[in-house]
Amino acid sequence: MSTPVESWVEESARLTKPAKIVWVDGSADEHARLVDGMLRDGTFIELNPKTYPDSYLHRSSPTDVARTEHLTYICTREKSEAGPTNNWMAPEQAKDMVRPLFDGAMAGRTMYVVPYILGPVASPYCRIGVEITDSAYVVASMRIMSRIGKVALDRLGHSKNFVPGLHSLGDLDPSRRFIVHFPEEQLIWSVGSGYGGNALLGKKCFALRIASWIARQEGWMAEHMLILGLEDPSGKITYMSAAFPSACGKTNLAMMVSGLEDQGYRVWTVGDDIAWMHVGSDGQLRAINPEAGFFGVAPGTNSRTNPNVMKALRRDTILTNVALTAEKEPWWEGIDGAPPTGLTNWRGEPYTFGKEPAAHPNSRYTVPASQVTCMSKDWESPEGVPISAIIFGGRRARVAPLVYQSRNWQHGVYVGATMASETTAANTGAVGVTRRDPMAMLPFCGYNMGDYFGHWLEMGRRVKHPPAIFHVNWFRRGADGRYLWPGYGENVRVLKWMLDRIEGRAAADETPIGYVPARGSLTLDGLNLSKDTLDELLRVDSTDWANEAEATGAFFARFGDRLPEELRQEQESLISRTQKTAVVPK
Ligand code: GTP
Ligand code: SPV
Ligand code: MN
Repeated sequence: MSTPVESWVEESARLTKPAKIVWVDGSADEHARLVDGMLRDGTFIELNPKTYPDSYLHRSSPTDVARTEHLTYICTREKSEAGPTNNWMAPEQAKDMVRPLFDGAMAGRTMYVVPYILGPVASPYCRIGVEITDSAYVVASMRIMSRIGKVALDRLGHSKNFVPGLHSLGDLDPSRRFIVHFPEEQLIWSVGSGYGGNALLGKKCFALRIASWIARQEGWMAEHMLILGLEDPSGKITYMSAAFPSACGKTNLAMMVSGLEDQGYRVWTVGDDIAWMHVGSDGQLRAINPEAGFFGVAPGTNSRTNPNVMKALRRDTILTNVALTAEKEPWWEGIDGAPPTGLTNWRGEPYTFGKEPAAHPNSRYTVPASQVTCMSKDWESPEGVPISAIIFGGRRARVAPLVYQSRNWQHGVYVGATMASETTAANTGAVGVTRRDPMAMLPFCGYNMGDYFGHWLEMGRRVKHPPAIFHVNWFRRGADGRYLWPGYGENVRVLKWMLDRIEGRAAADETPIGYVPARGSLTLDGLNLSKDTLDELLRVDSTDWANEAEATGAFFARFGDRLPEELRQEQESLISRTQKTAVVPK
């Protein structure tokens, strides 16, 4: 008799009609065979074997270079379960629409069956997924991003306790592309894209959208968050998690080389994109990283901004949609040095200076965590690391100060729920448009976001010592358009202020939105930041925030009676604090 996973594979093969089926075991031999095939068919281009051994460039279809939120659906029986911020289709309607795109989609192709584990193998919180895909690039990427093959299949055995994800490249035409989720049956279907979160189904589809649905039912949290440990001069490590929208600085914060290393402050990486957080047996909120690698934004990455990853990606790395030098080395905007002559752009054409960027703005590296030297010694701790602070943040040229602290958990949930950020190249669509992106989960919450806010409030009641909640903005600009804050490794100064707040050392001033650093409480020595710049970085403008409250009111109104009463109260409180009336949804 076949096991549940075998039955599902047989059923998927009847639909997609592959030429052959390969059960991926995750071995080195198998990987070498896959790489050979991809080098032969042009899916992979070998990088310089002397300077980037066992590393490859992949060029995706030029119309398939980022997640496509407008083609991503949450398919629940009731529309209200998906809520006002998700695209919705009824499950049967979605299947009837997408099934024909899978019909015969793998004809002449190999179907790979990729069993994978999300989370440390020894953790009671890890979960199993199985991705079926006709993309060898997806298999090679999943091998870096999660624990695949035999380890996962052995663990699964005859159980039906896995999340199936059916993926086909289809014909890569955006008009025949759909990323659909069926949370009620914990199933994912994705067709027509081979890129990132659209195609590596363990990442956003399972570890966030499906997992957030499961987490609400089971009383834990699946969040779009990095996890880091801040070491102080005594050697004590305090763990923090941070939710910033896509391409807003999670990887860079998680892997930073601290600007205060000579004062004894260091940062250790636990994760850079996704956190699963549970109430531990000790009553503390504990986080694990479901991933095993990094799928990071290349542009802007260099030996000053992220030296740790620059060292790590010197071998066994996949680069996607970056430019290629004449020496067969990867290149992107913001890497060390000017564009060399003989550069080939991400499309594979000779690069022309001043035309479009050489690397796609959402080009990425895929690198195993095991190659990153700043990984925390506890990054695979089965129980997870205890979280003392949660940080929200966005990309705001104006309005949001460098850092502020919420008054308590409930106020902190309001701060997360009202986050806004300028859009980036991580999604297709306009870049630089300010939108509400609560907890950086707008594209990733697998259910009604009003209920999600309620779940956050509930978690605060269940945790013994709820983490302190902060908000940061590394991206505030001056009148000349330049960033006011140096960012990257200097962000440790803000983390240190948070630590000092948690431990009752740092002073703060109360403002309508929460506590900002009192003058002198931020460690700024050696930065050369003028008093005016610091004033502007920390400024909380009442008129700006009254406007912000109004925009939030309109956003909250979309949730109707699914918006928790506590957030309505916080909204009224902000309005009265900014001394201006604004619309409060009733
Ligand atoms: P996803 O992988 O899409 O979820 O993105 P992410 O949140 O991990 O963002 P990442 O750290 O990759 O940063 C995205 C872009 O912002 C890169 O181009 C970085 O160079 C830039 N960036 C990151 N941190 C800072 C910072 O502190 N200051 C400034 N000015 N830019 C930053
Ligand atoms: C994001 O967009 O938040 C990412 C990249 O982390 S992707 O995996 O493509 O979703
Ligand atoms: Mn992300």
